[in-house]
Amino acid sequence: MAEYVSADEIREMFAQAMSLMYQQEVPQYGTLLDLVADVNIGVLEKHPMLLEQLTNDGEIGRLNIERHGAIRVGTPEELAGLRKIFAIMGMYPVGYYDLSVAGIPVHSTAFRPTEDAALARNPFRVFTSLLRPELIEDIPLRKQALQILAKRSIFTPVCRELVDIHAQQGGLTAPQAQSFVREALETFRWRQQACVDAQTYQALHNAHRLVADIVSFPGCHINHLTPRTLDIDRVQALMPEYGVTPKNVIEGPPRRLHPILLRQTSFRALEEKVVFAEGAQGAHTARFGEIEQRGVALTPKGRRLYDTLLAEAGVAADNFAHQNRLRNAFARFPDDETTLRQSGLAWYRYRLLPAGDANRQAIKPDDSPQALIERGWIAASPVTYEDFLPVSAAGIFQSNLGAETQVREQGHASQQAFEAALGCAVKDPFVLYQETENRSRRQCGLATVNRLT
Ligand code: OOG
Ligand code: NI
Repeated sequence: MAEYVSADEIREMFAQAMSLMYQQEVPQYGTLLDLVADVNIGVLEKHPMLLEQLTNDGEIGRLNIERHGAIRVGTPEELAGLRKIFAIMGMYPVGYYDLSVAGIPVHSTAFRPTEDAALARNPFRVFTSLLRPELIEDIPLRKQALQILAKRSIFTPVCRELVDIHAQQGGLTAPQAQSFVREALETFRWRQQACVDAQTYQALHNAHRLVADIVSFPGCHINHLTPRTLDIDRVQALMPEYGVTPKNVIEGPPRRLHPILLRQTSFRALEEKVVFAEGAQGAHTARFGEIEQRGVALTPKGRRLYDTLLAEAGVAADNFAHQNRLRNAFARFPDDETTLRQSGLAWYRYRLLPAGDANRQAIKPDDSPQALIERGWIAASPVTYEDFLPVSAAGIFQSNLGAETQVREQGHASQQAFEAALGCAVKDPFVLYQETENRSRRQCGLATVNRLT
């Protein structure tokens, strides 16, 4: 029997290949990677405890690897094709994001690993958006966009073939996996040859810049990649020194002792040369670089508090003022682990310590984890947030669409339509986090919880 390459390994190969390709395509992205690496080293030098912790967790070797990328597709068939490709890499659709509330004519999911071991190996995810043509108001233009999209094929024939082979065999051999990664990458490659003429591009662009980005090209180019930083405030502050222009504000929660959810910032998209169908030259701005810093995943209760405080804080024009507002609003969000855990605001993973293991029979399901922690029998560690935030995502989209973006008539969230296009249901991130916590509770002999309401 042939040996098949694991999905985790294929995902890792793909993420690496994509990173190399993107550094060549967007040189500023390479600069961002250098900056992030410099800042990470600086943080580790100042905090030897953190260095030790990351080394113990096996994190240190993959600190500077990308955590996510993003693409935008035009049709249900394209989305369903991506679902199959990502499944081969052990990435499944998690969560539904309605961006129409921010005037952006797409809805999205994130393809990502869902199991603890796969996430630990390589958490690479792809935020994937599907155009909602019904939000193009000009009906003849909408029809034209759909006709253009119907003509293109974003996957290479060899890629399609390998997807079928994978389905028949139940896996890919090493040479097949290499070929699969190479061919799948073609879908994400930048192509300067547009498949529309300059006039059509302009009409699509006038409808919405994102519509032009999704419809005008023969592929669905990766639009950013995102490494992880240990100090996002520092990276934001240093970007200009490295010759890259950051977006105005860092998205997400403020800086805290115990980070929650996800903080993100990006540099502005660069202008790239395009050749239109009739041969005219032009430019297109869509592709950028982003960084992220992740904290603990919140329960629905914690998330409601986050959403409330975020809305209360509002948005300021510059980052300094914005972070101040956030800090004031988030004074009401507990910032010590015991409270976060005991009031059910965030998810934790429990594990038996040697003393607990020796006394396993003495642990009763209804024992309070806090008491066992204080006795030195078990330990708790935060479950990292692996998903995205709709308000932050809207901010990232907007910053790269330019100031002229109009907020227009909004569509309604349509998870059903999205799932029909995808060909399956998206997983509920809260269910996944709860399963992680409950698995760890069971391993300690503790009762499980239900915090899904
Ligand atoms: C996706 C923007 C959302 C994030 O990190 O929130 C995103 C896009 O611009 O296509 O990537
Ligand atoms: Ni992103």
